[in-house]
Amino acid sequence: MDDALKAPSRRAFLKGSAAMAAGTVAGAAAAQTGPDPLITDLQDWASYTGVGVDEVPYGMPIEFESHVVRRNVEWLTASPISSINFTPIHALDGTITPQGCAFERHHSGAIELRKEDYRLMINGLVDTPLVFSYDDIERFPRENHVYFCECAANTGMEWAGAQLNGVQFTHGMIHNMEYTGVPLRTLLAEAGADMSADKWVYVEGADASSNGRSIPMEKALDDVLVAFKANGEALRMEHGYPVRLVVPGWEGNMWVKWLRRIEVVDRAVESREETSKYTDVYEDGIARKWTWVMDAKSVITSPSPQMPIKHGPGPLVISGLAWSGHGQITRVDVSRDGGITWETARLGKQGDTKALTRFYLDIEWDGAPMLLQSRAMDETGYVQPTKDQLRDKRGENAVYHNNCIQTWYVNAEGVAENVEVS
Ligand SMILES: Nc1nc2c(c(=O)[nH]1)N[C@H]1C(S)=C(S)[C@@H](COP(=O)(O)O)O[C@H]1N2
Ligand SMILES: [Mo]
Repeated sequence: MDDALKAPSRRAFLKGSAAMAAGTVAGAAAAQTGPDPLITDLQDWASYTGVGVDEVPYGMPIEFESHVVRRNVEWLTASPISSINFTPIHALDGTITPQGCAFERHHSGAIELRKEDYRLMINGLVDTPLVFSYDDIERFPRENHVYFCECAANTGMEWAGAQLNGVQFTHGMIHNMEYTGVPLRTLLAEAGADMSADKWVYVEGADASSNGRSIPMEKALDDVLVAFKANGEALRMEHGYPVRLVVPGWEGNMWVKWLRRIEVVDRAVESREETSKYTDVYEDGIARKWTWVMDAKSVITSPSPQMPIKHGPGPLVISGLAWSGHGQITRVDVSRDGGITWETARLGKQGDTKALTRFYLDIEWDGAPMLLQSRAMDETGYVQPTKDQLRDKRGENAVYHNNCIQTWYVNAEGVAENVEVS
């Protein structure tokens, strides 16, 4: 490995602070080449009145933030109707994903379904088959929880090598929202469902794809929500308006949108989405199925290829996201030398269970290139694996459930690139 990429010694740190002082001076000089906004004419924004309170009934981000948007990768799928776009996680902070830029994944396009036309049926092994209207669902006691939703295919393009140059594309099939909804167990009880441990629920959506999935009864009774609000407001069309299923910690495919039916069944249905898709094919052709839980994972969102360092040596905030479908994130380590040495990051807030956790490492950057990595640990003691550890187990045929440690190479100019270390 390049000497410059070794962990910075104490001497390097001291050198770094000298360089930082120089950097500050250079920065100040650069700022003075343009007109000083403080000594020219009164600025526009102080000379004229602004926008009235009657002009923006529902606010959108200011135009200067118009780059913070979902993006898709055209070659990834044959049609945008059955496709995916990516959350701009590089440009967000904190943990909550605004609905307007939260990734979308649909198999047959997002549908427009009015609350008045909405119905949810519970049938199968129940005493009384029931059909709920939207208003009926709002009359059951509800709860609020923040959870991440990650598509099992997140990072799926990276198995064979570093491919997509941006954390939005490598890790952006994820969002994290505060959901308001009724526990699924409440609705199952209302219908007098057979809740014995060997039973399943088969859940499907009202869109053409229906996206049917089987969920074991134990999970259905645990923390699954029939949700109708996200981040305080109605679900957006693209996230399943008016009602979607929230299946905490489990792969996004099971989070059925436009939820229309819950059938209590005595065995898994083995639908398309849980056989030909969302199974993991090993090197020998054998497929691993029922891989529901999203294992612990983390990634540095800044600096990253879409978020170069914009300043010289000196204080640098390294930040990222960590999450685990098994519960809370307990610790995140960051490496600047490709995994040789590690420092423990600071958690923005002690992790909620099955929700995104923000982490920070505040450093004095010495201006030398870095191989940045992050490594998450969860409450079960599980440690996020390296890419090679994952490939040893699952080969390179796999698509789903790639939770490997990601590496960004950051050069002396602060430009970052998606790379692999071994
Ligand atoms: N009805 C229905 N539900 C669906 C899908 C779909 O195509 N139709 N896609 C699934 C997949 S694969 C994922 S990853 C999540 C994505 O949820 P989002 O679009 O809110 O991000 O929804 C799931 N629920
Ligand atoms: Mo998905």
